[in-house]
Amino acid sequence: MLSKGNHFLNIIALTSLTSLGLTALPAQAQDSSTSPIPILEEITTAGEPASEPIIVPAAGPGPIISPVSAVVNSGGTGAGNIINTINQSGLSPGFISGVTIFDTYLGGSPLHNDATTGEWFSNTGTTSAVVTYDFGAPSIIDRLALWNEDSAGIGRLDLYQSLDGVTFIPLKLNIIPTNNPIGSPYPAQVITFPLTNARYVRFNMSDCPQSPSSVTACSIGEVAFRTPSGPEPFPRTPEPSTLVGLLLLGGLGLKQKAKVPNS
Ligand SMILES: [Ca+2]
Ligand SMILES: [Ca+2]
Repeated sequence: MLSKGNHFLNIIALTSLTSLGLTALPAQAQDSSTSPIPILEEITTAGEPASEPIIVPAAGPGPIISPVSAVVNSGGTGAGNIINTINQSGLSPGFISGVTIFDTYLGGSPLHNDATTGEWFSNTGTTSAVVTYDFGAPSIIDRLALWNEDSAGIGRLDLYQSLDGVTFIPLKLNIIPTNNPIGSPYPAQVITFPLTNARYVRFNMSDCPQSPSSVTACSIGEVAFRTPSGPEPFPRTPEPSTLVGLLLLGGLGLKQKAKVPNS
């Protein structure tokens, strides 16, 4: 948490965050026991409440969110629509994206049925595939729930993330998803990664299928993510130079209002 009386610590903490493109706080990101209710903080000047606060979403367990669209970059189009992996088809019970608390929902071990109507498979004969998920806007995420399809699945998964859909950087590599038994409803595997502000998450799938298999392909039942803050849209990150400048002014005892950017 920010100390209203220590502006230099505030500057250091927020500079680190904004350099990562984040608005949440690292200390909170490490604490999964914090309240699921977003905590809004006021960044103040000279220890006094700001009349127009910068909204800082609290880290910690928050809602589950589904990407709003998906593209098969390679290995497809395959069998079944890729939308089947983000529309809750085959899931029981379902959830409300942006509302249902991720940890509570996953704690109930929701299952995905083994009917192919709710799944996606890469082209028959392929052992790798690439799929890119899009949240529609930059989103702060720190968990993936993966329902790894039972009859083929993903042998190895490398996750990449991007804000612009052009430049992708590693998010988490060398994941070996759970091999779910063929022919039975299957649970989600929760995969953790560093708190990230991303619009796109790319699945690089390889070593498909898992053994034993009933088809040579990569396949997915469903994916969803955890966001540590409230429902979209998230407050956007202020420009680092602007924010640091405001805080420096505050440290000098000058009155200055901090604003939430509109973009
Ligand atoms: Ca599904
Ligand atoms: Ca399997």
